[in-house]
Amino acid sequence: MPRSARPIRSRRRHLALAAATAFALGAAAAAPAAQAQDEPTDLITNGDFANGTTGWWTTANLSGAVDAGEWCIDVPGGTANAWDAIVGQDGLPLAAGESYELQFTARASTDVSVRALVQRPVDPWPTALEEFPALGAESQDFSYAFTAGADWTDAQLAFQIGRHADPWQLCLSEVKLLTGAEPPVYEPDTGPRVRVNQVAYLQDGPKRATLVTDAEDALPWQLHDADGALVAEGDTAPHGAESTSGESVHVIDFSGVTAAGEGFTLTADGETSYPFAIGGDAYRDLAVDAISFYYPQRSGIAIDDAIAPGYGREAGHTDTAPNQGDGAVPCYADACDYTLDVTGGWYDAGDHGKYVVNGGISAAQLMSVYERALHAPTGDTGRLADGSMRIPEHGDGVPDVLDEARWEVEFLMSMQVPAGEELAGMAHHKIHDEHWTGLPLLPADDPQARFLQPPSTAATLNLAAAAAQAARLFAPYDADFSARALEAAETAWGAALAHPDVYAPDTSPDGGGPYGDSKVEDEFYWAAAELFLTTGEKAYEDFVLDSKLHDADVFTAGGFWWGEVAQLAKLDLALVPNALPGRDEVVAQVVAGADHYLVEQDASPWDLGYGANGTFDWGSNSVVLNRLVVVGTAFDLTGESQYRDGVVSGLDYILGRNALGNSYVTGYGSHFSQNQHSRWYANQLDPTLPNPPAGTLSGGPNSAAGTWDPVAQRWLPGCAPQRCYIDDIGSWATNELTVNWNASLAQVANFAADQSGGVRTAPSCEVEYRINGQWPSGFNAQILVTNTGTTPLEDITLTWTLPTGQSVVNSWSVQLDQDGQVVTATDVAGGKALKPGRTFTFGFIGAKDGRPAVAPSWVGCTAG
Ligand code: 9MR
Repeated sequence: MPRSARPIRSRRRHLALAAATAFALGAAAAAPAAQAQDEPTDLITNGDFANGTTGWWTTANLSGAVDAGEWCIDVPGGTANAWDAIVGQDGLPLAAGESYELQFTARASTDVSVRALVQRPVDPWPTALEEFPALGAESQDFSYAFTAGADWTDAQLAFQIGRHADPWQLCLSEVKLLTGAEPPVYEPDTGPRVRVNQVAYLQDGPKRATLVTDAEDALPWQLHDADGALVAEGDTAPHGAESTSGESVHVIDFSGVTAAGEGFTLTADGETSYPFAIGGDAYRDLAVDAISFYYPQRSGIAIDDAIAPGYGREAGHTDTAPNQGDGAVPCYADACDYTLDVTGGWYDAGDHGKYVVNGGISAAQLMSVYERALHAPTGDTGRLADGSMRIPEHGDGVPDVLDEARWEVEFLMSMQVPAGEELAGMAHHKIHDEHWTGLPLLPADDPQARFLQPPSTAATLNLAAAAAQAARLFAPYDADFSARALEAAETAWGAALAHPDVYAPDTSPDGGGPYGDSKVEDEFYWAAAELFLTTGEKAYEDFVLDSKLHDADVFTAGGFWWGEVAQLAKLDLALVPNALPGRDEVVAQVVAGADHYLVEQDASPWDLGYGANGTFDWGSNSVVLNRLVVVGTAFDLTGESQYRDGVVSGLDYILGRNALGNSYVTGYGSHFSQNQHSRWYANQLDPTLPNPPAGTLSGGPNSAAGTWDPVAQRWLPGCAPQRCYIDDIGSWATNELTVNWNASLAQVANFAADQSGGVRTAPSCEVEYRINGQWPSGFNAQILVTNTGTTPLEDITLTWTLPTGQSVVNSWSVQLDQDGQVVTATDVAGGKALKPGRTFTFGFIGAKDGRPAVAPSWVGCTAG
């Protein structure tokens, strides 16, 4: 569903009317003086245009005429930014704590969205109201209430109407800014009060839901299947008031249910939940989507619509106008006399900046998805194989998740200060525009100059850690790249030792986020650990053992994130095979960290292991997920089921079992985030642009009011922590997408996909998958199944995932069914038993796009 601009608008009207009525009813008893005081005042001069355009101003590129109280303005095409064409009025007095209502009527010669602002017209442009009304041929009434956060004598009403390619005409009438408005009230659509994981529960996993109710006693619940048949019933467990949500809740536990399928619903207290699956492949899809998220985040490469349907776009920040290009980027404020070619990498988030510390942790987490699959007992490298994701590098023999991570690691390495310079080997902290750009703005349309910000020790060590990890994971696939990555990592390590305290500040020049970090012992520890795991060298081992973090409990409430990376070192030292003296102690620390996180989670009626201290940080969803990464690693290390159960029940919160009834992953669930703050997935502002791709995580609730954007400031005051979120593109503080947050999702979704209790390869079933021939639009595959055991294999079923762009056309000797990209072969061996030592052969003709057909490196085989 698109953003709820219309319901909010009409509701505001309703509230305003209600307020007016209340005033009228009370008027009879009220003193006349009080009446006069409360009378709404319109702060706008000549808002009905009775006196032409008196009181109004425009930028010089606009002209228009007033006719019958309507001002129609011709807007030129071809401007880059919304603020390149403005209609406004200055000198409006606002009082802190007072609520106002902006009203206007508008139409446009074509469908456009514009930016309506009440702000101070001085740098840094503090904003009391920012809205993006969508205009069309019909006149519409708009109404927005807001509460002023400060006393201003000189506020400005501005309609920013630039950045449209073609000329158009705006017609405005009845503009009012009224005092005495009802304060805006955030009433999100929270859906049914029975809050469930809207995607899927594992068939053999925990299954809990949360009922929001004031009822004090237990209530009956029923679980129905898609046909409406009763599957299970029971009684809720009352929990009472819960602080993170501000709600009273009960818990519904239906873990005993083992039925599988789609479309189950839970009913309790007269409410029926959104539907959900039990069992199935949802987490396999999520695992693919969370990683395929990165391709359209790439800079410096055209996004191919055939690979990422709906997301094709021109390459961003190449040396093609209006881009100034990332091919020869100078240092900000002439701080150096070289330029760097830093083309490529991922855009950090919804902005066009590229930041080394955040890029490094993101690439590392993606690589850890693969490294976990290599070393965890339930890990499945087959799901991550070449051809498994929506990326262009199919057919290179490299697991797709590693190809994607390499895209960023190459960029990180390009950020290194060249040899011969004073800070040679250090990494520049970041590169971004000279000024913040407006929304929407496709990467290829950004006209701004971009600069390298100074090197930092944190960025240098982050690069060292990520490149060291890349070196060991790429060794089997690309020896040259592996060697280059290791050299970059070792150079960076040496540079960091030589410059151990070059800190990135907490403030940034305009145009980019700061990513300030003045505590880098954790970055030293992480880089040393990764270099030790890759090289085994004593110097790195000693550094790890000598670090004061080595014996410290780093599994703190905030989890790991770009500013706190010691946990990454411990997770890898615990999971990746190595000969570190006392390694068992690191394993014990990880497990103790997981235990600690589970205590909080188990106490929560939402299975939410976060926020009990009353605070939800910026990007809280990634904190929730990164804590689950620790819990999942404990499962990989111990095999104890409470850790596996903890991860999958912890995902419930992200996927809809929460105070807002919202899945924070685009495309997953019945009600999900889809207006994340982004300059190119800006469908909310421009219907010709897409929403974010399926599998995009929103940052989620942020209860730190001091960090809020204008949209959050307007709607969220007084919110309970879990409810400090709004799915609005303007809310960068609660609803952005970022490469690091999606990396958290990628890790947890991949863990969950491996726990689906689904296909496991029978030990004596050996499968060989051959591409016997291929042509531009198709291929011929042959599959040989051999019983290598000593007893017959009955009822063999084979399952594999076709690369995107490939599909089954027809098959011989088996029944082949394709669901999405998953193919299942039944009736193998004619439905008869396959005797020991015997091989059964079948095949199929497949269709494909222009990319080469590659065999999946893993085919699941189950047999009786
Ligand atoms: O994720 C970052 C968060 O931890 C900080 O508190 C916040 C303010 O500095 O910045 C966040 O990062 C943003 C970055 O500065 C610019 N690109 C978008 C990032 C996500 O909002």
